[in-house]
Amino acid sequence: MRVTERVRDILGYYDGEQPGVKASLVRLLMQGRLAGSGRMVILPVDQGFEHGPARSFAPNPAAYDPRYVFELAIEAGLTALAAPLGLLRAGADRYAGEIPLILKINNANSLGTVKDEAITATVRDATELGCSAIGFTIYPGSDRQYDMFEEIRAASAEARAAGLAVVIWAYPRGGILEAEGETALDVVAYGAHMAALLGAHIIKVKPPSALVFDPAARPAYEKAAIPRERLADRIAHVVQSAFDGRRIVVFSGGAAKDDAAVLDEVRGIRDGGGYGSIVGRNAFQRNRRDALHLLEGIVSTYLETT
Ligand code: FBP
Repeated sequence: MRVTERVRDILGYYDGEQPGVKASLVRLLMQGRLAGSGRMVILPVDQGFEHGPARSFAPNPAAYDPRYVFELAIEAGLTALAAPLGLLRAGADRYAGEIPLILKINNANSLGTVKDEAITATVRDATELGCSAIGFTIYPGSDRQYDMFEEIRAASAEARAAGLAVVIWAYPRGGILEAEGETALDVVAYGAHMAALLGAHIIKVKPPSALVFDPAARPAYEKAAIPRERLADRIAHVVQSAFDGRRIVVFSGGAAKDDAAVLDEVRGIRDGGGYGSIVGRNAFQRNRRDALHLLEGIVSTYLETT
């Protein structure tokens, strides 16, 4: 298999990186329906941990079975499946090599009040499962943020030595941020930039709103007249904040919404130069047929410009 010119260009953004890590990035970028396009669609299934089983799987009970989400990702021709240890262990053997895996090595639940996550898996677990990457959430703004930064520094050094890519979920929360601040444009861009500085190969953020939350940042936005009316403009700003687009930035899907709303958002991500989507609830909370239909729509939307 030869990598496409677009994928070769993207690999060039990671000059000096371990060949093993680049091979893992190639595995992700040359997988499924989007292979070679430079775009990605990842299925994340850690919501059972984050939100609880009923909130996650009751809308489509088939998804309680880990084998279901493996098959959904494979059948839809997605880039990868991202999940905590237990879920990946429940399918990594049966589906070995069929879909790249991203082991989410830290997790939180919705029962506690501290904005923090526990380390729930190791790089060794990831290599044993045949993963292409580890995934790690940081909460910029939280009182525990500096510990999280130190944790990912250590895990990322280990992952790189093992030839694994590092995916950082940059989810600002806690600290001075109220709910609306978590998805504000300046805050999301700041989170993406910090993830790049922490050494992420792939960065995952939420699609930003038009709000500039931090009063200290407002003059910079106004002076530079950074456009923020259209989603595509906001996506472009976040991507620019991740080393001028020289890091892969993907955007999360959020709570379940109708197909038209999901596809509209995907068009905004695509037009703003985002590298793709990481869509969980909007995929596994639909029945299999509807999920495959929507995922095909998402993939085709990304392929329209490539
Ligand atoms: P969704 O597409 O379901 O939003 O999944 C993306 C994701 O990042 C999951 O990995 C994670 O569990 C979830 O969002 C967290 O969502 P929230 O911040 O709303 O709790």
